[in-house]
Amino acid sequence: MAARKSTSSSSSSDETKSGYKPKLPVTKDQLTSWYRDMLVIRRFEEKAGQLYGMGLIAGFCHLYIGQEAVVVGVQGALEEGDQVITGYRDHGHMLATGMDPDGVMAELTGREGGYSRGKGGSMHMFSREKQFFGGHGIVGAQVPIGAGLAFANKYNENGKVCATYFGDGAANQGQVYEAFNMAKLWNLPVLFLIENNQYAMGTSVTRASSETHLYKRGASFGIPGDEVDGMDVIAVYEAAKKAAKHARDGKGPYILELKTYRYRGHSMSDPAKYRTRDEVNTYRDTKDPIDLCGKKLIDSGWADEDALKAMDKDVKAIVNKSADFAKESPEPDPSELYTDVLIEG
Ligand SMILES: Cc1ncc(C[n+]2csc(CCOP(=O)(O)OP(=O)(O)O)c2C)c(N)n1
Ligand SMILES: [Mg+2]
Repeated sequence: MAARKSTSSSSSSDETKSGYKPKLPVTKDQLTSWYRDMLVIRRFEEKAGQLYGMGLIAGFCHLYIGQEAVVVGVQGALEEGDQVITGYRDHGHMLATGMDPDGVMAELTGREGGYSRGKGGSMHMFSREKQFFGGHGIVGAQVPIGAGLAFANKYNENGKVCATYFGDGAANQGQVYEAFNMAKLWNLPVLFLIENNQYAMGTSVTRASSETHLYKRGASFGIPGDEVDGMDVIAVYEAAKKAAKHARDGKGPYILELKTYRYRGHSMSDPAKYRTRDEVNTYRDTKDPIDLCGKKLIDSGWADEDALKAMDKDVKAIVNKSADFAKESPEPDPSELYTDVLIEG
């Protein structure tokens, strides 16, 4: 596991001594399924990019390519019934919770078979069954909602935690700190997961943040935080496991700053002039989360190149099927324009 910085009292350091090959702290089944889950997100997002280019997806569409290890590593540390909430870069989060790629793709294309019956689109999908609470387009808005879900967990004494994801840009929103205060005041079981992909639209974190070590942002509220290599699915899993235990044990919120990188533009219309091609290529070539995980599987003797290729083939078939399902699903009938808009309590 990558060494990481921390504001919590217990820091872990398990650096590799030269010549010593550490045993991986996860099982073959875990690592294999995480590799596959990351691949599903990668291929799904590539397909969504294609469908967007073909005019089959309209409106906003924010791809998660490059960040897959974050959501897959965290999900591996969650338990059945824990909630997940995030912003608009949300397709990976939905797939990681086990939502059906068919329903997600159909929603992206505005079809009846989508999770919001074709009326929510990329940024507004939900699944009660999988405890996925969106999908929010207002930067930072999901953070107090995540704290609210955690409040409900505590009130109902159900032992669940809420994984609340937000970006480095969202970390500068005022409502985040109101939520931090209440979350610690009442020791709510919430994980504040900051996906630091280094950019908020075209603004780098160094241009926008006075303190760029975002894991320290809870210090004045008494919330511990760790910096994590968000390109390493095992490091993410271990950090999330520790944070989830903290929250589940009644000790309150925990912050993880997951250092990651998005390969594509902010949204589909972003020409990405604010960074160099070299910077992107360096991440792709040396830090890619799927390549790194595949290498670990091969180095540990748990898979070979052929097995990884076969997995990719299976995954592509699942994703192609989701695109076919989406294309075949009808658009919602105009009579549905005002249905599902408001549910009276
Ligand atoms: C309250 C609010 N302000 C501004 C915007 C416009 N906006 C959309 S995404 C975004 C950048 C957010 O970046 P970050 O939190 O780092 O998330 P990322 O896109 O990198 O995943 C901005 C400013 C918005 N949607 N909501
Ligand atoms: Mg960002």
